[in-house]
Amino acid sequence: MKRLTRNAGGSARQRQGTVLIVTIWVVLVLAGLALVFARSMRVAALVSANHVATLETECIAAGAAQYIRARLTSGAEEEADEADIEDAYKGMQVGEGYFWVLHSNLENDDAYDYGLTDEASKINLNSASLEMLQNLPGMTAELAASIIDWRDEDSEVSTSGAESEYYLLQSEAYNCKNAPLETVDEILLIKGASEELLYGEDTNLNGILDDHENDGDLSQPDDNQNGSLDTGFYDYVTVYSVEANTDSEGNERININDAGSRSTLQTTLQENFDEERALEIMTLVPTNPRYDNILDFHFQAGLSAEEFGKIADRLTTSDEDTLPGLVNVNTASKEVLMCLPGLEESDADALLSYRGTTNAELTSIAWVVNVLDAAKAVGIGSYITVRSSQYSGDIVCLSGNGRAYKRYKAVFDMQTGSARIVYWKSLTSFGWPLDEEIVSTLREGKPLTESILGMN
Ligand SMILES: [Ca+2]
Ligand SMILES: [Ca+2]
Ligand SMILES: [Ca+2]
Ligand SMILES: [Ca+2]
Repeated sequence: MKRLTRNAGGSARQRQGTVLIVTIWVVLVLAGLALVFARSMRVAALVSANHVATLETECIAAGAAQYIRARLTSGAEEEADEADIEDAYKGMQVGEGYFWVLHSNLENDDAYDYGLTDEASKINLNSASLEMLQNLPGMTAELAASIIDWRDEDSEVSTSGAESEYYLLQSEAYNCKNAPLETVDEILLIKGASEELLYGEDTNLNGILDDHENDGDLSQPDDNQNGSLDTGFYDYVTVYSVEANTDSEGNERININDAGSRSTLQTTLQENFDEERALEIMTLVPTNPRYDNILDFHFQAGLSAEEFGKIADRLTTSDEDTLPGLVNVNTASKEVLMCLPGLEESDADALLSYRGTTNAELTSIAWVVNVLDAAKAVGIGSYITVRSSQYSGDIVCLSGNGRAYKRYKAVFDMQTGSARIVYWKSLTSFGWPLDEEIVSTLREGKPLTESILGMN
């Protein structure tokens, strides 16, 4: 009995002990599960917060695109001066978040520049001559020739160029396009092209010399650490520029090489000058005219610069409805002006200085005859315009909590009078292009002050 009792008491204690151990285990497992659950909840909360921030940036981008379209269509863009542009495109608040429209400051690699980019201020990869392509900063003879072969219909290999037989031997074989480029990035498919040539040291495409772009091979890219941003030709090229071959009022132009338009030309001259002067000019117009371009007509017909200015926009030497790839001499950078056939640095400087004078009349290409001699003016006459119909923007969007950003390149076409989006591509993989302090301030939940926004 005694033993039994003892045994009974012992097994009761054993049971209690087992229950305690099991209870401890259950508690431990439950506590562990609670921790795992709490952690996964935290991760889920974080993931959904990031997801919301990402969606927010996408909404901001869509809003920014409509905002730009409205500005272009309403003419607000045309009337804006530099200060208006900065107000319109720098740290614009949308809900809690912000957007910027950034473009490269071609003159200064430590100051940001904002606003849209005029695509007609660039060299068009689809219509530029070999010489013009070769004149681009950082361009190689091999790539220039290969661009011509890439876009021309034939399969004859030009010197240093390449056609399908080259591309079909690559590890990922493809054919030569033999058609115009549809995007600027397409150039990376062409023989001799590389991101180094296209973007240079500016790997985050912000036009600024960032620390990692000036530390040699310490971090990507492998720059030359010379304290200045050695850019590629990305900012100087386009595939989008094209304009209607009509005058500023939308009327069909007079083709001065068409013998049939002789009487229309005479009427136009009579409308703008007196009868006698009009007839005098007409005696200098051959019955079968072969003018290189309208600047050629200006010199051969002996017009004064002032006379020519009155009628230049009415004239053309092309039968086509649209004129692709003309360079706007009113907005092109020095580097782009220097790409035009036969122009030297001093000519580009002279053009820049003339168009910068306050009373310069820049409403037609006639003004270049005040700056260039006849041979040079006629040499560039077929490649220039004073109009722009396409604009691009590098739209940078940031969520209100600084958790997410998105960056897009958009191209807007204004040929019909209202802005149409013709290109939209994410640039997010190129990285955050603005001051890191903007992001860190929002992440800390602090407001963006004017000084952080860089209101200089
Ligand atoms: Ca070809
Ligand atoms: Ca940079
Ligand atoms: Ca580097
Ligand atoms: Ca450098």
